[in-house]
Amino acid sequence: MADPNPARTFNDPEDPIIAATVPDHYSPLLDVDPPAGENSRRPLKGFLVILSGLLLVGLLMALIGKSGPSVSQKTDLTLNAPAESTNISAQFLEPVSRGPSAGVSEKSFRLHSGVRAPFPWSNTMLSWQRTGYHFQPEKNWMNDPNGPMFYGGWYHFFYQYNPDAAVWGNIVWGHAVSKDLIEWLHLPLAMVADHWYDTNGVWTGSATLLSDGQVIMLYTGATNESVQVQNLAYPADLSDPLLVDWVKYPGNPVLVPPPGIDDRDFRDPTTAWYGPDGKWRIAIGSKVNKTGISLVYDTEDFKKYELIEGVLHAVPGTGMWECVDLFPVSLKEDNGLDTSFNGPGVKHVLKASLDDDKNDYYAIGTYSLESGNWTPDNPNLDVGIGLRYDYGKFYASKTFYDQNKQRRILWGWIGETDGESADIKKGWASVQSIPRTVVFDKKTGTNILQWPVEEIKSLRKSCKKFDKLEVGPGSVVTLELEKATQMDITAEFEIDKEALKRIGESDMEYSCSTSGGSAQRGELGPFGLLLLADEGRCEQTPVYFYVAKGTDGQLKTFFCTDESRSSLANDVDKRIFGSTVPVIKGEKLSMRILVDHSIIESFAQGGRTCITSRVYPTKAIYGAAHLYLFNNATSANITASIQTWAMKSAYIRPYSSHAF
Ligand code: DQQ
Repeated sequence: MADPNPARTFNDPEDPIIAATVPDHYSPLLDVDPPAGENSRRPLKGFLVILSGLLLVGLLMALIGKSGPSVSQKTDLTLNAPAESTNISAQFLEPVSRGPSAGVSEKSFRLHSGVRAPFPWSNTMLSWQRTGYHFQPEKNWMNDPNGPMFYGGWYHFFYQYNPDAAVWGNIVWGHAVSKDLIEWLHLPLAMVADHWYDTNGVWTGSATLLSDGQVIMLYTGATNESVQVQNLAYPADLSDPLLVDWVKYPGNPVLVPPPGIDDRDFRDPTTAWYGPDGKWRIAIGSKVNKTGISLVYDTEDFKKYELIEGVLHAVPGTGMWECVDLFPVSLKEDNGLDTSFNGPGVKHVLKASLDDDKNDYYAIGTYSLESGNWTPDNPNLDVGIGLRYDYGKFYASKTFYDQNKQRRILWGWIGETDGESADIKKGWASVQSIPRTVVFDKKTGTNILQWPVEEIKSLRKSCKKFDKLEVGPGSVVTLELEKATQMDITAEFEIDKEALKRIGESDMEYSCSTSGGSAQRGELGPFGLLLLADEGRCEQTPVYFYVAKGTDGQLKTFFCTDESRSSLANDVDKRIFGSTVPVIKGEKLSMRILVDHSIIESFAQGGRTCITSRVYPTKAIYGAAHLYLFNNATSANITASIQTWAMKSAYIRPYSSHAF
């Protein structure tokens, strides 16, 4: 329910709600030490493929030779040591590595040093971790989103799925449908590993809707010899809006790795886009040595393909590109664009999921159908060395154009960051992000904006407003709520103007991951919210801004999440991460946070910078989880206006053939 008196002020001690939110007198955040650092194949293409392959290799050699931005600019990938110490004797608990032997990513969370005994997770703690409104299968392992589309009045969502266990392996395609991207109906598996060309896995792929109503699904198969090939599938019955049955093309595979490309470096075909020459084009991720690349093929019938000379794009030092995505964004309109759209007033976003660091990087640039190349607007922010969709846990994402609402929607795989034994015990692993709309940020011109789809608001109930709370330096304010584990939160912050003028310029380089997290105090930050915190705040996940003044006098704003105190358990990964966020003159600092048990999705400044966290508290669960506002700045008062909504759980139903 909305606050009946949103205009009340913070200083009214008679007000019962206000009384409960009076700041503790100086109550600094825990200031513990920050974590340390942060078959039969090939013959089918013949002469043309060999020739284009040679040209490709030549071009790549030239590209590799070019001096490119150094990969050392990327985020430090070292896993953080837990903030608390333990005297449990070390045991060898290194989980079995899953994936690389099959030619794909490392799939298990691996403790990086000082292997420790697992935390004694109780069933109550593990049950709490399951989400209330994020997409999850009923049980077992899930990874990449696959082939999302709107067809027959339904949103279709496919995903990488292990039907047998809560760990990566035996990958097939799960399938679910929804009317609103929030409530889901699970359907039978769409495709299983039943042919030589996908017996080692029905891997990631994408859907293309043709104007005559046909649906094309292209996916990577790991063959009986673990060669990565591309396969074609289509619905058995286009009159079935649920598209329950799928047929694999008898002529599969339709593509095998071209000369110069390793058998295990050729995967994840994109949605196709249509050219004025009447041909469709698809992109596929790969690498040559350490250079990440995307190849492009054209086709008229999705059965025969030609490799286009050169590459779509290549970035030295970025390693294997998984799950490439290429899509247009409008520079003027707010709507999304069909994947085939091109022309004036359009830019193209190119995204690659970097197998080497498991992050999704994007850049904005220009795609030319004539040359077949994509070029970044800013080569210093090229794919893999610049912007990320999300600075937390978010990988192997995919967009689709929703012709139902003329928008582009992004899905990302949010893996676990706990130990594999806990996943096995709880019987499931991974969730999908709340689908996000993606548009070009017309105000900055340098980034995209990601925002939870509007439908998520249908789950909002019992709103609470905290208007213009003033928080002094080093204070924590309790925000009284009935429940703090399933929420949608919006918050705006203003820094006291005097403090802004007063603070000196500094050449100190701030970084979310290496500057001590939320406990490290500066003149203008950190300040923000403490999520999933127990009463004593031994467990807490701060999501916050940190503002610094550079030597040029300009303010620079950082948006960060600090997981280092998110759990007392010592066998989960706890990082501090984030990045800068552009703030336009006159804008207030704003954040939106979706809390759903073990997942926290955070969006700053309307979605310019996003951070997704998986957290596994042991005490701050169920009714013992609280929300706090904090200001850990040394010299600035902060005024915050916050709105919270408790969120209903989404109705995600098991499949029944009688349901429709
Ligand atoms: N996951 C799939 C691959 C893809 C990887 C296999 C990315 O197709 O490259 O499960 O997570």
